[in-house]
Amino acid sequence: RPILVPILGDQLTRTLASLRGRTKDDTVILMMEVWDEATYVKHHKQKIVLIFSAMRHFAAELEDAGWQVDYVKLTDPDNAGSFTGEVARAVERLDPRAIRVVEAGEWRVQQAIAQWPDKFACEVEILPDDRFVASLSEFRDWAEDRVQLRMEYFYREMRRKTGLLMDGDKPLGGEWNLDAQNRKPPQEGLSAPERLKFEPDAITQDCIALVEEQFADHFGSLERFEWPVTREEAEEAADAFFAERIENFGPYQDAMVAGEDDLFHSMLSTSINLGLLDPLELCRRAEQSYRDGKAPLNSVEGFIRQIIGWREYVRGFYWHQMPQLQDANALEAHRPLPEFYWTGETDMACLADCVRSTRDNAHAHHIQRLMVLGNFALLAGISPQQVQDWYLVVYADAYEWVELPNVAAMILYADGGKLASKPYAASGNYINKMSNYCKGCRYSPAKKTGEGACPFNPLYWHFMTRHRDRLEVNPRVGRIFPTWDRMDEDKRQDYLDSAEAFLATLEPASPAWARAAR
Ligand code: FAD
Ligand code: DLZ
Ligand code: SF4
Repeated sequence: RPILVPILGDQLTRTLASLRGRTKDDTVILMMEVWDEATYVKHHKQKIVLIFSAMRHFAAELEDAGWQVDYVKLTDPDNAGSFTGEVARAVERLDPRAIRVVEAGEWRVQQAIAQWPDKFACEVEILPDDRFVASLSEFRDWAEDRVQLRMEYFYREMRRKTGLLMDGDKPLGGEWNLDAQNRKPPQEGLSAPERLKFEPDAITQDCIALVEEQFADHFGSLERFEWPVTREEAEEAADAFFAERIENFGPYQDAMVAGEDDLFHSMLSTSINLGLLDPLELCRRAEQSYRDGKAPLNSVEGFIRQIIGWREYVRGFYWHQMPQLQDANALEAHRPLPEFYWTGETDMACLADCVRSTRDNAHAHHIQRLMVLGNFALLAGISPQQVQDWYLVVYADAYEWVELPNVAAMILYADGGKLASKPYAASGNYINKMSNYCKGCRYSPAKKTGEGACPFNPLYWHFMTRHRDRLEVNPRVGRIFPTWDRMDEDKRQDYLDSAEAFLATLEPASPAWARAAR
């Protein structure tokens, strides 16, 4: 009787805990394309192609290496449609002596896996996912000692733990965080070397055809599918990033240029989250670029902080705060998601470009997600649950464990400030400084109210005054209220009227799009 090892779509790692120490002759690996996962939200078409193609390539690699793989395709007529249903079928088929599975990344799936020991007669072993620097219990211990959780302090622990960019027990260069050097606005004509793109092979083309046929009404374009789908391709993409773009990664981390969808970002999140790339190994390579004189410390520190800081922190935070995080709505935001998040049809040039990139690439870079799409949702008071579902649908790298903390806590402040020390609210001035969007926009960031004023300007004050009681006592934002109080009454009223007039023009998503969510 074999040991059954189910491997989920984001566990495509050859050294996965459930495979370690197993022998090929008494193990059956189970991989499952299932409707429940493909439709719990109506994922972007590229996201489904990416996951199915990466799963099929991974299964083929395992088979080539001599493993027995039971691979259930979506169109298999007996497909049970869920992980639990497929494991039940495999138990029936194979009569395994035990099931060994690595815990799921998402709460929803882990809840189902937690039922397996009661459901199946054989032994079920659920192993921690050790592809992260911090274990979940380590995060819990760290969090439980604190009144306030702050990424910066957690990040320092991770630097100490990994030894990355350390000089004994001190940070290399004397400072933990070099963000101040990483806010360079884009100069005229800024462009970056193109990232490595991958032509769909026969396996990927099959997945594209499958998705066009089965998921035709899902959001997103499949015209260009260029993501790495194997470890080998992902390594090539990483090589190109370290050769060509890491040098400028830091300075232009927050820059946005219309039509330049990648800039100096690594574009590696899809591969990291699938398990094709080891995040710690990437950080070691980044450190090496600094030690070899190929990239400045601020670029390398910035990159490492995103991974062993933010990525690890949001994962720990997710498991620490679930399940209540998914329903959090501290700011009581209830406006429906506007239609333009799906269509891109808005005359706000910044939002239109970010939605276009999202539709074409199933990707937008961090500052577009945070300070354009996210900032708008925060200021306009869009329902967190609708915004959460949108982000989960549209990005190829989106899994709830990483998406939800970023959306609910980081951009929408729906957790009331447990993750971030302040809401990231900004007026048009910020977007104008950090991008060239406003040059091509019918609105003016310099105009504060009335016809032609950038809508972010009145929305900013509308938001601030709506939440004055809560924000006034926040040391990081409270000091802007005296500015509001010094304005004359007419000016203040103009801001509020302009914001109200703009909000009244927002069309909620039509039912066809609203169905993309849960
Ligand atoms: P780079 O800019 O090259 O950064 C390097 C790596 O750092 C990324 O690949 C990623 O693994 C990690 N990273 C950077 N920022 C974060 C962060 N805030 N949280 C976690 N990891 C981070 N990232 C996802 O992987 N999945 C998501 O669903 C997701 N949703 C987001 C939603 C919002 C509202 C925001 C503000 C951010 C979100 N992010 C998410 C984080 C970040 O935007 C993406 O990781 C990044 O844009 C991926 O592109 P990249 O690989 O070029 O990143
Ligand atoms: C996102 C996704 C999709 C679209 N489809 C599948 C699938 O058919 N089979 C699979 O194993 N995984 C899929 N995934 C990724 C899973 O949702 C992911 O593994 C879980 O979210 C982890 O908790
Ligand atoms: Fe966006 Fe306002 Fe600039 Fe237009 S003017 S691009 S809406 S920030």
